[in-house]
Amino acid sequence: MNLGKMISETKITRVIVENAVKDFLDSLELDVAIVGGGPSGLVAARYLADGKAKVAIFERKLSVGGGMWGGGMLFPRIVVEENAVQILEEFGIKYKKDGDQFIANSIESVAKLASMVIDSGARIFNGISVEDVMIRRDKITGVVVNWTAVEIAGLHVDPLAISSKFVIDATGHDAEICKVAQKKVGKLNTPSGQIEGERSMWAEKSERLVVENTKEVYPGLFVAGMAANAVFAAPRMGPIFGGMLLSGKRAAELILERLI
Ligand code: 48H
Repeated sequence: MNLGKMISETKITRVIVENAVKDFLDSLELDVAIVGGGPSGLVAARYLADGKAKVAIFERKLSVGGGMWGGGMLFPRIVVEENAVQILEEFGIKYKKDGDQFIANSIESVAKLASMVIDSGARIFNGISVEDVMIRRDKITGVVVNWTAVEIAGLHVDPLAISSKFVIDATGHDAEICKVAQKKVGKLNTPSGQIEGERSMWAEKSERLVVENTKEVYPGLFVAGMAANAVFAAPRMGPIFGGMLLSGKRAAELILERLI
């Protein structure tokens, strides 16, 4: 019997840890750290990686996809406006026209977004929460991370740090990274200097504004997706996702211009 070919639990352990740690170590210095793997973060990651940026997503949960899985009230469909259909096509997501709406399956949408992100070379680290930012000379220079399991258990375990030229807050309704940044730096680049808070549902206005609100809110910190509307007092939009996709693409374009 060739013992070397037998399945060995310790060999399994070694290859898993060595390979995963290699990826983590190779991501200590990034061009862009994206916080949150919802639709806006996923789209931003793919276009940044396509533009040759070194990029990673840090996602608190086990799964990426954020609020997209559940479609509208758990009916697994999302609506997208015509101006975002091209992004569906670029990710290979099937859609159909129903009246003047474009509609896609929410589960297929998440699966294909994630698959294309991985193929683009962007890394996804799941089960990791960003709890703080690094700041040097009035610029955000990275993120401070810890295992989500540590966060949930409420253990006092010190975090680790990832440096990045840019950070994207794609954390959704809570705009968590903008909140932590504002606490540390005092004022963000918003009309009041504060996080203005999300307004009630108004899909048409919200879909337009989320793209306009995708911008740098402090040197080195961009905001995208629902977080952008939460920061700039714009309404929510319900299960229409074109704005999320367009916002992610816009964040990538704005940052790529700066990385040149
Ligand atoms: C690591 C974190 C942290 C953290 C949060 O909510 P999301 O899907 O975000 P968007 O902006 O890409 O998409 C918003 C959309 O899903 C939505 O909610 C819409 C359209 N709502 C309209 C309406 O009217 O309600 O994803 C954010 C992701 C999630 O996966 C979080 O787990 C993750 O970010 N996250 N990851 N560190 N500190 N905070």
